[in-house]
Amino acid sequence: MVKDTHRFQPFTPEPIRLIGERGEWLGDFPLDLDEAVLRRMYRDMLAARMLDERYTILIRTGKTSFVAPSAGHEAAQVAIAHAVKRGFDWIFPYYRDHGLALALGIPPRELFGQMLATQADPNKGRQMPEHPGSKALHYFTVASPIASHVPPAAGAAISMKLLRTGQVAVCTFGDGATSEGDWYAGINFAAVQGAPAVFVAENNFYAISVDYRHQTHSPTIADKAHAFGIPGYLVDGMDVLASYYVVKEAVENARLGKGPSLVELRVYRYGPHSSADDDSRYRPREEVEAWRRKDPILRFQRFLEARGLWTLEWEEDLKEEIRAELERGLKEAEEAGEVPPGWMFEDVFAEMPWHLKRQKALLEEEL
Ligand SMILES: Cc1ncc(C[n+]2csc(CCOP(=O)(O)OP(=O)(O)O)c2C)c(N)n1
Repeated sequence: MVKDTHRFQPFTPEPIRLIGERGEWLGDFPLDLDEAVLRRMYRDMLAARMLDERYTILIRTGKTSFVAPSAGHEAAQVAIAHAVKRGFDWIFPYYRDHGLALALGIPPRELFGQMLATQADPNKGRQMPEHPGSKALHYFTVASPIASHVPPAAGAAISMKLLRTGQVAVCTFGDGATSEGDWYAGINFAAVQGAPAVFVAENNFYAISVDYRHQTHSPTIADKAHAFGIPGYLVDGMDVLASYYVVKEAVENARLGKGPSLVELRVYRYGPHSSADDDSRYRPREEVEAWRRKDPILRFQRFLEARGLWTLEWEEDLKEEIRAELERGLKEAEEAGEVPPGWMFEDVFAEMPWHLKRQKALLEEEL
C-alpha cells in the first residue's frame, strides 16, 4: 500500500491535516482507503453523535445520573477504532470515549446496560454511568480518576512485549490528564521499556472549566514527548483521516518494536464537561459556535460528497438504521432488568471471604 512509504513528521508546528475545511484532500500521498471503509467511518461518526444525543435524553428523563458528552470528538474516536486491530489490541480509554466504544464494536445493549446499571452491563452495574468495559473487545474498564489508567496501559504494553504477543496498547485521555503524575510515570516507563503503546490525547482545551493555558505552559501536548524521548505528533482531531493515518502509523510502529508514541488530536467538545456542568459560565458562546463550523462530521461529509460517496438520501437511511439499532439496544438493556444488589460482592476474591459472605447475607436480610 502506498501509505507504507509515507511517514508523518513528529513535532510539526501546525497540526497535521489531510482534509481541508471545504472537504478537499490535502495529503501529499494518494488516499488508499476503499469506499466501503470511508463510508463505514462516516457511519461510525454519525452513530457516535446519535448515541451522545440518546444519552442526553436518558439524563433528561431521569433514567441515568451522569453523562460526559462526546460530540466534537467523533473524528478522533472513530479514527482510533479503525487504526487498531479490533479485539486483539487493547484500548485503555477514558470516560468521554463512547464513540470509540461503539465504533470498536461494543454492542449498544452493553453500553446502555452500563448507563442504566442493568444486567446487560458486563461490569455488573458497579461503575458510574459512562464507565464501560469489554473483555471481548479488549476495552479496559474506564476508571474515574483521570490518568490512573496510564500506568496500567504501560504495564500491559510491557507485558505484550515480554510475551511477544504482537499486540499494542492504545491509551486515551484529555488534556487535563496530562497534569497528573500518573501520566508522566506511565508514559516515561513505557518509553524506557520500548513498550508497544500509543498514548493519545483528545485535547479539547478544557479540563472542566480550567482552560489549556492554565493547565500547562507547553505550547502543545505533543511537545511533551521530547521529555520521554519518543515521537510526538500534533494532529487536527476534527479531521478523521489525519487522525486515522497518524494513529495507525503510531500503532504499526509500536507493533514493529519501535516503542511508544504520543499523539495529540486537537478536538473540541460541543457540550458541557458533563451533565453536572454549566459550560456557559466559562466558555463564550462565540467560541463554541466558531468550533461548530469545524464540525468533524460536516467536514467528512463534504469530503465524501466531493467524491460522489455522500447523498442526503443515504444519510437519512443511515440515520434511520442507526436509530433503530440504538433503540433496540436500549430496549434490550432495559429488559435485562436491574442488577441485584448482592452482585457488588462478587468477583473481588476467587473465593468470597467470611466477612463478605456475612455482609452479603445481612444486605439480603435488609432487602
Ligand atoms: C485524579 C482526579 N482528579 C480530579 C478529578 C475530577 N475530574 C474529573 S474529569 C476532570 C477534567 C479532565 O479533563 P481532561 O483530562 O481534559 O478531559 P476532558 O474531560 O476535557 O475530556 C477532572 C478534574 C478526577 N476524576 N480524578
